[in-house]
Amino acid sequence: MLIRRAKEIASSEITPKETLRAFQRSRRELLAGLGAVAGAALLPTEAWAFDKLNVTENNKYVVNETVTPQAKAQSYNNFYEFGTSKSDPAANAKKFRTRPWTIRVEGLVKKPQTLDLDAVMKLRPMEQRVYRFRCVEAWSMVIPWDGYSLAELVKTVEPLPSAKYVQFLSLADRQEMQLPGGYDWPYSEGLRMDEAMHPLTLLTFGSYGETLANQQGAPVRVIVPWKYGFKSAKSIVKIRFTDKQPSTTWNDLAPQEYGFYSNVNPYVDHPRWSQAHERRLDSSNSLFPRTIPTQPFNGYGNEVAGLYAGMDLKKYY
Ligand SMILES: Nc1nc2c(c(=O)[nH]1)N[C@H]1C(S)=C(S)[C@@H](COP(=O)(O)O)O[C@H]1N2
Ligand SMILES: [Mo]
Repeated sequence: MLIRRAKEIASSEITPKETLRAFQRSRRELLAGLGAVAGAALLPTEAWAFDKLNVTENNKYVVNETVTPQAKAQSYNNFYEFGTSKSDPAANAKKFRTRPWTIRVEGLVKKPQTLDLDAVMKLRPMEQRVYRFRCVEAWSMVIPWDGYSLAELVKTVEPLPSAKYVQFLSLADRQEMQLPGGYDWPYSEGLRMDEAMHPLTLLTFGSYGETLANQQGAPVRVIVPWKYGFKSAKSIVKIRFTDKQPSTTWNDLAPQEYGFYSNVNPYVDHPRWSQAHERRLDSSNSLFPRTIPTQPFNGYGNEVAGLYAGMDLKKYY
């Protein structure tokens, strides 16, 4: 890892958070004046990459399985805006600017508004939840994610009764991201309203008790632990409430491979590979990950199966 973590920095070097923020802000203004490329070379960029978060463990949401090392979770990523291989996001997102950051909330809500991320972070106390996370590519990790239920934010913007879906749009900025061809940027994902309001759906600002690494989708993403990883949109700038199922990046690209629902389901194979098993990436097996059976709804069936009662999950994959 090229990024220095907060814990690797001697305590004498640690600057209180607020001072760091002010410094980041003034640095950003300075950079804006200098031109970002020239400026970035003059100033250190790594020391404040991670802020400690004030989190309380949520004991209801703890997976008693070996946790994936933070270094793995932050070096083996899918974030196609920064490149399509697993190591691209960590390499290409180092200078990604995550402040100032706003989230535009629009569509079928009583109060469309633009929210400042720092205010959103303070809206509710942050919890740490240890979730299983499974990619559609049949690997999985166990990660402590930090945030609060997305429902808490949704309630404050008062969706109209006609709002049936929520769409998430990620940042698409050519100055900051590679944005490879062949994809329709911005990255778009969506959930049905009841899925978005489910307490497991986490508005996520951090992991392992620290702010998200850029490659993980800093400064804010969602985590939907019973669905394939691609439903968990990163670096979100817009949340839109709609009455129709929104178009989503992977469903648009290959609808026969990636459905809108994308619930983790060992009984419905991807057309090109089985979904019955997964490679668990954790510290016990970094070279030869063990293969374990995949659980329906990624093991969260007790909590979420009811959302899909009566639905044919082979059809609505
Ligand atoms: N904006 C955006 N969000 C995204 C992706 C992406 O390419 N762009 N990839 C998705 C996929 S396929 C997965 S598996 C997870 C990966 O999250 P991680 O890198 O934190 O493990 O992010 C999801 N969210
Ligand atoms: Mo994924």
